[in-house]
Amino acid sequence: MRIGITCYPTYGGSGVVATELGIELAALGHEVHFISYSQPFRLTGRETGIFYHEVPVSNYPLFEFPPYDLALASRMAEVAEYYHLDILHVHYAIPHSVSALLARQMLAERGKRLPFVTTLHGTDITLVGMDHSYLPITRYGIQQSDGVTSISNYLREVTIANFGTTRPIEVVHNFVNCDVYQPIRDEEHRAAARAKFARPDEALLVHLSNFRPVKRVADVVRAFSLVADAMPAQLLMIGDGPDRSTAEWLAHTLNIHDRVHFVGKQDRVNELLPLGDLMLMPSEMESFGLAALESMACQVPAIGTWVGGVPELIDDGENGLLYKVGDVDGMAAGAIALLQDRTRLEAMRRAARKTAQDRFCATRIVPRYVEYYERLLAAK
Ligand code: GMT
Repeated sequence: MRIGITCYPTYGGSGVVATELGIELAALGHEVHFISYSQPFRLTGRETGIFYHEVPVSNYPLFEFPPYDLALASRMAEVAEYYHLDILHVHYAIPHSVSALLARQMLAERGKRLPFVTTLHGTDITLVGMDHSYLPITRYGIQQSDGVTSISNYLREVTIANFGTTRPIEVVHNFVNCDVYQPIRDEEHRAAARAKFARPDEALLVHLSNFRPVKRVADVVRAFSLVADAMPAQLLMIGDGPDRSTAEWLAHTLNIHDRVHFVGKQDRVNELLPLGDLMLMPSEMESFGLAALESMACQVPAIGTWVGGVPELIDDGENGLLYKVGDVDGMAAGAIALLQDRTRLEAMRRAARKTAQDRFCATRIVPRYVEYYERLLAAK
């Protein structure tokens, strides 16, 4: 198949999923064309079977707001025609589904067919989509899509409840490549890499996000501070975003800054995550929690919150721990108890990896997208 993919190419879960999907589809022999304003950050540009088409947005003096969604629609239609795309898959409803709808209409006028799939990721529904200025157009984009998928049951239900959409929504959970995200088996290699952040007798906690308010990075630092009061420990903060300076300030205020490592945005998080003992994801909302899945695949269980689709991934007490949003004391106590009980921690680490392998591996999930495309293409 020739598949077009549009996503937000910068750091963010939906762009990660879209990019990883493109990589997996290309590995299965499909031809994948990314259409976006910049190359998705997890692509090198050298992958076989993957092509990238930039969307140029001209900024005329008359435009106070350059119309990216229109430029995107034009480029989608061009790429679909020139490269004979069979289907277009857009990630994040706004504005991508509406641009795809326009592209489909432009091509239909010329007798060409371009069905499109919209994958809902989270804030496109729960935050941006609920903003009254975007709600009607988001709803219309979903209704007009040839196919709609969501990355959790939770998100599917929220979409139907809040938007009253009638277009069937297929749940295809997020996935991880379990060969790329895996524990470091060579103990010597792991110890050497881990030594950059923690001594062998210290626990290493990790956090990975885009440091937006919804991630509650201050809770990560506060919970870690309580852990560090109880035992020798270090914290690895991966990512960057608006709340990084708040987290840094808090680390200084709590006088733990010498034990908190802010490493910023990283391209190969699969090399850092397996160094941790536990991951902290105290988010206010996660429609899935891809960062926790990536961590679990590396055999690092996550301490998360009872929100959104997280319980579809984390089975409290089995492959991770769940707490109420803001329950920093509970999270810290849970982490301390686990870190002090190595047998239980080991069992949980194995369970986390097993969940990723058995339920969320790319080899299991990606074929579901392929089947879905085939079903849509076969439909009249
Ligand atoms: O919150 C983010 O990190 C970005 C956001 C996005 O849409 O790019 O993430 C959403 O999509 C991810 C991938 O499907 C999910 O794993 C995240 O849970 C979801 N974030 C929220 O719902 C807040």
